[in-house]
Amino acid sequence: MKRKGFIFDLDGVIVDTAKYHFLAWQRLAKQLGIEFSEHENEQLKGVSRVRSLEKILSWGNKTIEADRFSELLDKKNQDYLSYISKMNENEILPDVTRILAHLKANHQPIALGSASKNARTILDMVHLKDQFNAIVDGNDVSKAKPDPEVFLIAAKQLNVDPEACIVFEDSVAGVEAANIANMISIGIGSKDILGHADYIFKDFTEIDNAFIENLINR
Ligand code: B16
Ligand code: MG
Repeated sequence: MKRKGFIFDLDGVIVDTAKYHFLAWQRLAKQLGIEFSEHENEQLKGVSRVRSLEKILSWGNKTIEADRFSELLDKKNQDYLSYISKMNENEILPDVTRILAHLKANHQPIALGSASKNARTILDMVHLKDQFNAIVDGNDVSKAKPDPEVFLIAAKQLNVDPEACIVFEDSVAGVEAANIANMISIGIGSKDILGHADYIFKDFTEIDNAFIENLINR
């Protein structure tokens, strides 16, 4: 059996924390008097916390002092943490557990490749931390997606060549990062948004075990 590297994004792939990011950013944008809808939120998926606030401020044509910027980042994160502190394994997205178990049964290395600095906390909350052979998150990288750094570090930690890695991603920036890294990109979400992925599925219920085996043996 071949040995590939399977890299999972977190938010929007393993758990739907995008809804909590949305609520926290929306609250903050409202306080700043900046319009913030699902459309804007889509553009923040996979984007780092700092970059997200920069984008929101630019949409509202606002500039603020550095101190206030850090204060707002902290506020957003406190708000977000209050949502995720209530998470449990019921929030793992459908069939994620089946796919992870199937990979494990086939002795495939598994990594997390997330932009979130809260990734480890979230994996703890949903009791999935032990499923990963490597965890690379927002604390480990200096360059945000679409830079491929997060996935390249994950490949290295798994001891697998980038060309032998498969990335599951829900964000435009993340699919782009996987493509730049020469990895197979699997978009989880809508075809309209993730058209540049090698494969696109609505969610993991559409991915059968045979598809995973084909990825392993290709
Ligand atoms: P944090 P992912 C990303 O996670 C989210 O998609 C993005 O919306 C968020 O701003 C980013 O993490 C940073 O998260 O504020 O928790 O550090 O999709 O790469 O798993
Ligand atoms: Mg994501």
